[in-house]
Amino acid sequence: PATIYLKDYVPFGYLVDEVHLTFDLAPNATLVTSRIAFRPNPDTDNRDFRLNGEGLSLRWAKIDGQDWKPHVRDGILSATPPNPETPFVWEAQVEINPEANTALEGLYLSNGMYCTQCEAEGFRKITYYPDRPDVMSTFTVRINGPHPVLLSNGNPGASGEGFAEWHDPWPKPAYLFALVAGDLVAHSDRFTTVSGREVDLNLWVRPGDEGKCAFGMEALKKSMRWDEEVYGREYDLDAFNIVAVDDFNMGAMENKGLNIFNSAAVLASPETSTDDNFERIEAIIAHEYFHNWTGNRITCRDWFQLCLKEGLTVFRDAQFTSDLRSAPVKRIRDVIELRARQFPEDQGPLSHPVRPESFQEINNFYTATVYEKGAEVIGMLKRLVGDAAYAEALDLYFARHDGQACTIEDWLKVFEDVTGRDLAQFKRWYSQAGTPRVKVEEDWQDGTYTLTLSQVTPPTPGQPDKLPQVIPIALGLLGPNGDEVQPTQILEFTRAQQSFTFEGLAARPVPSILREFSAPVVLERETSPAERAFLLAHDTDPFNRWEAGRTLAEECLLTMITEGAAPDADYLNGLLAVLRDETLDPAYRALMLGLPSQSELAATLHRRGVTPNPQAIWDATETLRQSTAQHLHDLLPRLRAETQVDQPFAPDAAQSGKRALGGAALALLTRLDGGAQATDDYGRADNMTLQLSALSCLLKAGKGQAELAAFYDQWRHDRLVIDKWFGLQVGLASPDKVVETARALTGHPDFNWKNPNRFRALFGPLAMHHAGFHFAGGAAYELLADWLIRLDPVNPQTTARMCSAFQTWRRYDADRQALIAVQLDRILAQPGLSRDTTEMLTRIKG
Ligand code: BAL
Ligand code: ZN
Repeated sequence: PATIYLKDYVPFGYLVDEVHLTFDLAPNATLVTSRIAFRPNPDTDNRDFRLNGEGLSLRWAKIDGQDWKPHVRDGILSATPPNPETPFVWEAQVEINPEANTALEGLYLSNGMYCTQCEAEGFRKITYYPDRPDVMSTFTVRINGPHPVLLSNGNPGASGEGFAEWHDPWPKPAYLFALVAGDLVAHSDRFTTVSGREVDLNLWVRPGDEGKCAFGMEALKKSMRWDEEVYGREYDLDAFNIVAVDDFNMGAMENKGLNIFNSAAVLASPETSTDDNFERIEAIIAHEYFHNWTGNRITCRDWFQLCLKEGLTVFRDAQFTSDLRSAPVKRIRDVIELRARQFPEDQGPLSHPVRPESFQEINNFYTATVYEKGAEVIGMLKRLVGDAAYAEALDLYFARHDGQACTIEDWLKVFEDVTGRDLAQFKRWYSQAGTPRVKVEEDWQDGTYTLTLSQVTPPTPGQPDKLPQVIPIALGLLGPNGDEVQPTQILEFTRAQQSFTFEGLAARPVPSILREFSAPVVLERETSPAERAFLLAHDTDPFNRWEAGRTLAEECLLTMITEGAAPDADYLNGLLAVLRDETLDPAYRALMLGLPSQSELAATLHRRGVTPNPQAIWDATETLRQSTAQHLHDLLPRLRAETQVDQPFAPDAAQSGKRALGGAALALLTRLDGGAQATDDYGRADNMTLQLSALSCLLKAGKGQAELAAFYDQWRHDRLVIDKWFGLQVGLASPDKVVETARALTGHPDFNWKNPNRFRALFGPLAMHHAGFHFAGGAAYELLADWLIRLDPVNPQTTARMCSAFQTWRRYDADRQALIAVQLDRILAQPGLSRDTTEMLTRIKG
């Protein structure tokens, strides 16, 4: 496959003023008639008229009303307009087959409903068009079809029996186009914007799902108000529609005025959704809504700039969640995610800059690096310039670039203009891949404390040598009694090695470094368990207090793994003290009870030159869990009593925090009582969080088969709950049983593998089960490879994403590497393997 480079960007030769589309819907022969007004682009002399199109059957084409026979090859239609220096109208009719579209890009059918997904390059499967984000136009759409609901972008126009028209007055790239047609029902509401615009809000779902809409609608209204209040961004159409669809490759899509959501990312009810589901749904609704300004009104010049909209929008949705819920809890959860998903990517063969410089298939770059590290980069920028300058820069960004397709250079320039800073070095965060490692050394002499930091970013594919980055280090100093002697300040760490001194201190301080996780780096600091325990007890920064406990747990586990040591008393006692402290938020205490993931432990061992043994990591984790249960034995009943919720169910921060801590306590208790309490809890559970928590405890203990069967019977009609049922069994199996459990489930009549949610529900937990996936013999590798081979011709995008299960393969021993290599080669040898999967596996192999 061809490689596309950022450096090769050239503007399109024409501007598009208007797009008119007519759809005559039919499952296997939909007609798309287009009328597009082009005029020469004054920014370029290049007048090549090349339109993208894939899988289209061209019926006819015209230029300025004259029949035209264009040349079509390899997905490109070329023609030479008779007068390229003057405006002209292109018209064409194509036939497409939505029913045969299993890749879920372009126009497809899901449960009889027509639906589109055009980002990144799906519009070219709908009609011939310059399918690139820097071509922006208004769209007018007419849909002809016998469906009760016919939707597209923008404001509704005329409609009647068998047709509906829509007009989107805001120029947009084709990737934001959307169409939906089906038998849907609406949960409706209204929103009045700050300047008085009345907006019709609709959440469209399949009949039967009406009861799962209220939460998403409230989240939407909160998002709309928040964006007005915090960013001064007002909604700009008369209608905002959200549609839930069952077959969807991603979480959701921000099409202008017509967001399309994976059902799992919008439908919610207390009986069927966990607290985590609710929080995620609220964040995704906000994310897609916030794209209306950061993504839609201001879009990307080309797909290399994807982080321009995604990093910023993830950052904004995290701010929203922090404001609505708990800021420390949100930050900790985000860092856990970053370490679980972005760090392995950044430190392995798939490592790429936040703004990549080349790709073969852009769908492979909707990554944790572009999204989550992209958001971290915005957070660092805000820390460096301060809140006021950040707000000013954003105002300037919206004022200067509204209606444009922009680059990272445009983004950084508004910050430079507002602050007068030179951001040339900061820009390396966008161009240099890899996670910087920061080493810390300390000196204490005559009342002066010196902190010496050094930074190294290891080589990554295509980038052997790295330059120092601008790393904002949030630092506080604590005195011996735990008082803060130096409140948080931001150290600007810009050189390979740099010292910072603090004078006039009465006693040697204990540093609290990288507060709030102020930069996405690996901090390497050798210090005693006693000092970590001190920070766990006293740090005034909630993130670093949690981090102290986390590092204590990690060092304890690593010593258990490498030296066969017993669990560390500093960790167990420190944990006990924190959990006893009822002034601390239950959600925060629940996070304190978490352990580093087994994959994370493997990464740390690998970084330290030790080949990780997945079974040994599993054993150590189990042993520490058991010791924790015993150590907290007396406290567990108290924690459970304290976390009882007496009010009616609400998926808010207060209640969900209690349920999280109660659930964590139940997991420990189950290790002591053999599942008696969990069995009782399961019988009484009246919401999905409690039901799933009790069932998980039982399955983890090797019990709960009766409850598992009852769970299936209770929920067999609910596809989203059955996804959980699949995932639970694989994720909670013991390492030696994971493959046989997963294999058996692939034969279950409900294993509808062409549905991406169902496929991921089974194979996601298989890949995430560290000891099970890497269990000796490599059966899990083979099983996953079998199914990737099967899925690839049907849905390349989902297949390619799942390939990342193999990205960490070079960490492991020679036997495991050899077993994985066989599977990678086997997949790569499949005739007709998709461009998506070929690119992923080629990169993974290195
Ligand atoms: N733009 C793809 C889905 C999302 O990031 O919102
Ligand atoms: Zn997004």
